[in-house]
Amino acid sequence: MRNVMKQIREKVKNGQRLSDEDALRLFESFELLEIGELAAEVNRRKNSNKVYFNVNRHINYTNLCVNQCTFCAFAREEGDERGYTLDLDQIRAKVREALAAGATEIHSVGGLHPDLSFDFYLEMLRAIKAEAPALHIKAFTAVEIDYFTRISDKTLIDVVRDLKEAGLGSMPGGGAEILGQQVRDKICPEKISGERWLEITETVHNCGLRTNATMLFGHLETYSDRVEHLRLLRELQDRTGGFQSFIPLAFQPDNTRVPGAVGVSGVDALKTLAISRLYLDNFQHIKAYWVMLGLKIAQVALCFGVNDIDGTVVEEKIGHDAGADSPQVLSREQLITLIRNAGRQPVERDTLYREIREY
Ligand code: V47
Repeated sequence: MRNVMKQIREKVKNGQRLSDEDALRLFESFELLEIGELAAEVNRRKNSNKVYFNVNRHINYTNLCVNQCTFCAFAREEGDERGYTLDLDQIRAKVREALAAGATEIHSVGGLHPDLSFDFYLEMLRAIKAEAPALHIKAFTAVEIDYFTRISDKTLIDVVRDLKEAGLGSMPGGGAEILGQQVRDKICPEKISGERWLEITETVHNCGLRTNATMLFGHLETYSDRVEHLRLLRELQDRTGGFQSFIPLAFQPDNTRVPGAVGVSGVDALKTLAISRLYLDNFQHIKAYWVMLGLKIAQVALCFGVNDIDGTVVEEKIGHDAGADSPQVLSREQLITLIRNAGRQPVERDTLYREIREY
């Protein structure tokens, strides 16, 4: 293993791309500190000592979903008394709250609702923009976008154009899970294929919107599945350059139906973040999403190649319904302290990574 690390260190030093084989060896390795140090060095070259955060608010407009992914504890079937759908007034009220808290971004995703028409989603975007014209709306995963084409009978390009005209500013990275079909067949058989997720994302990039990419890890995927996932993202990024950040999402197992899954260890989380930094040489930002990682691992991740810790969030359901024991909300001050106490420089950013203020 020492030899492997030496070879990989040489490659990284010479600016050479890591191969899939390299990434696999890193996943199999327990040289956590060496991997982390290398990732931190690469990150320092790319992003200096800065760690980005933003002031945002999540709005999950519905938890009703026609898909029943086994890893998801958030979705409800129609008729379930725990199901909900926000109306436009409720959404406006959350936007006003966000504005009052100094937010620059609304992050909005939901289930695949059985009845709402495509017009509802356009109305939702317009309502947010009318309430707060300066707020950036980062909304809808590729899975929702695909659903919109089906409920509206519009082409993908037309759907994206309509959403953009109504106020969509960018797309979050959800729905990617593990892109390989064998894993999807087990954990989300009704969801769009990995190939379709990539096709939609590529089209969205070509329509001029930036997106993020995620990877749901720590359920029943193998290390090879993770490497394939990273390769597909790296290849797409080579073609479009449209990804802003990569966000490994640590699987939360409570109330889910993934057999045998126990959640992600601290070592696995840190290794996965560090390897992402090393392998995804064409991604500028690697994000430690504190909701799924917990605050302590997210903070330590800042020493393992990570340069973004997401935002204030305010109201999170997807991770917490699945047992995440992180807080619901962090204040700007808490984020700043968390970053400072890792010896890094906090920088508030907007969704498109324009710097708002250094602290
Ligand atoms: O798509 C679902 C994942 C995603 C579980 O782009 C789960 O800035 C862990 O994509 N355990 C939604 N994860 C969250 C997401 C996201 C979050 C923060 C920032 C951004 C961004 C994107 O959460 C889903 C799915 O992949 N998820 N269930 C679970 N039990």
